[in-house]
Amino acid sequence: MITLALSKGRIFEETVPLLAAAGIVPLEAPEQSRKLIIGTNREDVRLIIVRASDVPTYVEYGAADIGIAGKDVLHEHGGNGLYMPLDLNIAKCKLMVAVRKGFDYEAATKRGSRLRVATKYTDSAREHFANKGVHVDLIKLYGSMELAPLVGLADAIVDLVSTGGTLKANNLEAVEHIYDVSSRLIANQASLKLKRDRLQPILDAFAGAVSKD
Ligand code: PRT
Ligand code: MG
Repeated sequence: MITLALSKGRIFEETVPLLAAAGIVPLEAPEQSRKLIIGTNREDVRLIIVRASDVPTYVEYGAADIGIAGKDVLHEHGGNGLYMPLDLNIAKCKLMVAVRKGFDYEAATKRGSRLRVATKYTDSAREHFANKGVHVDLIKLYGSMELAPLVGLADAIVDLVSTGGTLKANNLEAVEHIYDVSSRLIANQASLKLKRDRLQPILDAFAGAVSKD
């Protein structure tokens, strides 16, 4: 059995065409079904539906042979026991610093005082501000980061931005780009050795179907 771990929502939707290129068709859509294990047209391939941030954990421990996760998630997880063969160029966005419109970010980061930053991405944020030589107090949140500067929890947030619509709707603006994000195919190192003959054709089909733009 080959097990592929992925999250529902944008990653699942953008993965369906890649699966099709490998001749794999899911038997159900995770948004419709409550099943966490979804079969495919191939008896030896199944999908497991997990939280986006849990994908690397399932693959690291070999509960899934391969998985699909954003660079943001992989950066926070660290690379332990994972092999990262392919950038799938899907679920693209940017990790950015954002503040309330009118907040003087330049001054706040020059003053030598500490900046309060709310984020789910504490490792990426810590690294970014350390490189800039800006002292920060990091406040860990698990979602809706956009609210933090509006209610005085933080001066700034580090969050993913795709259309910019969420920032705009909350009177926030992006002030710094940290890194570009896309989703990657990751593989368990032992699975790659033990199941190479069945995994390689799937990896090759994905690679051939990746859009280059
Ligand atoms: O939702 P859950 O808490 O279960 O986990 P998750 O939010 O990590 O999962 P999911 O499925 O929402 O996102 C999975 C992956 O998609 C992320 O790890 C990213 O690699 C990628 N991705 C691409 C995004 C976005 N674009 C994105 N725009 N993930 C989240 N967003 C959010 C962002 O956090 C912000 O709140 O969408 C909002 C901004 O969108 P715009 O279009 O208004 O700018
Ligand atoms: Mg989400």
